[in-house]
Amino acid sequence: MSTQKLLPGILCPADLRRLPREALGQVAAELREEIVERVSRTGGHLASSLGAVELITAIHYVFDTPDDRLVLDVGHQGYPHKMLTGRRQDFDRIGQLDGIAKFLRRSESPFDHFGAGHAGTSISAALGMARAMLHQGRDHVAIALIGDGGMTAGMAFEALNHAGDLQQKNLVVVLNDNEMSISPNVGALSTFLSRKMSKPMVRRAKGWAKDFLGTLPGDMLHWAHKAEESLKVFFSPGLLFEALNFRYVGPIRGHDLDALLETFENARQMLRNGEGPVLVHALTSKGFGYEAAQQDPVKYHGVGAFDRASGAFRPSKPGPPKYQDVFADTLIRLAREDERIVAITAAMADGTGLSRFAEVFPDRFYDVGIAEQHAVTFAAGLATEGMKPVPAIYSTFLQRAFDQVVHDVCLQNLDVTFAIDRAGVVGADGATHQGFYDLAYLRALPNMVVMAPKDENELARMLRTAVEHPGPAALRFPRGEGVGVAPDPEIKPLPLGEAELLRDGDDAAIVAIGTMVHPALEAAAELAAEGVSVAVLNARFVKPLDAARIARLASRCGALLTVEEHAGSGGFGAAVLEALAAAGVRVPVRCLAIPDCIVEHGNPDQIKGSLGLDAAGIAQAVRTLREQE
Ligand SMILES: Cc1ncc(C[n+]2csc(CCOP(=O)(O)OP(=O)(O)O)c2C)c(N)n1
Repeated sequence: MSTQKLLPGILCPADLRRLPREALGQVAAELREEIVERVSRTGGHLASSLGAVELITAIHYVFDTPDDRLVLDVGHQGYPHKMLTGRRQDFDRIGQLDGIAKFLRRSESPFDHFGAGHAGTSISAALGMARAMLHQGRDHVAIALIGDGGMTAGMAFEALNHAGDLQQKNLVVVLNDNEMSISPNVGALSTFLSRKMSKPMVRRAKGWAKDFLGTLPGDMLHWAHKAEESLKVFFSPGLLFEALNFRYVGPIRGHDLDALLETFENARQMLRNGEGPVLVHALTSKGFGYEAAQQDPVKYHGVGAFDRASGAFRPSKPGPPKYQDVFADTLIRLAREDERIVAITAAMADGTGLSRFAEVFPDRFYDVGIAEQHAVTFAAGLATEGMKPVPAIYSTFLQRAFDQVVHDVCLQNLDVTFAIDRAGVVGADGATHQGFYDLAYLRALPNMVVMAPKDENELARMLRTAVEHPGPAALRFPRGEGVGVAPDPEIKPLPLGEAELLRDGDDAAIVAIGTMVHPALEAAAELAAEGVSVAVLNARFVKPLDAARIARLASRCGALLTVEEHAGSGGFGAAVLEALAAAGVRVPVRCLAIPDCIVEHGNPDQIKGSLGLDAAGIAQAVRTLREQE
């Protein structure tokens, strides 16, 4: 290995392609070194990016990027891609306000052909690009790089099915198979792809075939050889992809640059020969090359800052429990009382806290893979038979399953409890992960109950309310820690649709929902010091809304402010406006909410502050509102 560093001289893949093949090992080593070093300081997606270093390097080396389009699924493994495409120096501010994103955005680089953050989109997008190239007479190819986790998303199969049907000649799908999603991957496909299962089976099958061949005379041997071939295919993971009209290549060693270069060159040649689409199946290890991450890829999937030498994380400051843990612990308590309760996650067992539930009730826990749509309809099916399913899905990922919520749950008025985590501003994960739209898309639905707790105690009470409610009900709660209230010994359900007056006042009213209730109380205290008396109502329910109470309060106080950590269009404030209009209440009203724009990554408190969604912003909004009276 040369002592001179190569990465500083690589500002784009064309620079990489000027290097001799023998230099690529050093490039990969430097990439890995730099990813560990940078992420140990800033936090980010570590294990997935380490596992994809050789794959991404080899793809950029063999294919003519950016004219050939590389599309990364999710984008969380894309740090080597960002480093090879001119963004090495920007890593110090990854996920921070005005810094580069942790995922992919078209606006960030001409090498990011498709924005991503949600799984399962890469093959569809790459197929669209490949098709466009044909329409426009461009002689280039599209390459989708997708993990075995991403491959559990239904959309990935929809795209494979379509690409196979089109016999798309300029498309390569690279399956980065490390047997991991965030947690160990699940599902029959995962088992099918798994070398652990297939290798001994193939070996045994080959052994039988050989013994059998030895007993055959003359021309029967020719047919028998063919049979041996089919047997190999039958026992190889390629069967599935070949059946979908893909040429299957693999499995290959995904950290062996020689093997990768040769395979991608062959794949490119196959496309030139008109033999596409091609699927390359590469076996990799998540966290490869950094011992701590390789040993525990779940822990090092997405990390905060850590000590590079030991792999140890900074001890977290003792604080209130996280909402996700309060949710999971409450569900465990409720499940002890009611054996109809089952919990469902779509590949987010740790993130939703449900891994705790799985430990206590392994038989009543389902990880369905990255399959939010299936998770919801599976829950609907369980509910038709009298079970009480609780799918826990992040707000941003539930967007995927909108029609399943409408068609399969709400129209049939089925007893499904939606625990919607990461609702509101998420911080470093950025625009693709913000949970801004759930109130709007849920409150429009018949039969649906929609709630948001002001603190962790109310979360527990809402969960009981939702589970006991005989129809569909949703509760949305934020990322991170609760506010630190002492836990109620008993979890009492809430009266459906009843708001809670937390502070009375005469000059104006604030009606807040969820995370905005406590800042609203602080704002009211600040205004009281200025001699302005402000009432604060905790709405608790977005649907059914406590409309009569809100109308009375608005009429009495003469001015009303709604506050929510959610998009203004169609959200909680919009529901209040509809209710006031219906009641014929005419007072000045303002709705404080996320504006109709894309909110990028950054520190959540900073973002909320900049949008006026904190005590100071709420107080200011009340002052402005009173000026309109
Ligand atoms: C629709 C959707 N659901 C859930 C997630 C959360 N998520 C991010 S990465 C990931 C695992 C991806 O696994 P895989 O594709 O195998 O990549 P690896 O990290 O193993 O390289 C999950 C579940 C997501 N990004 N999108």
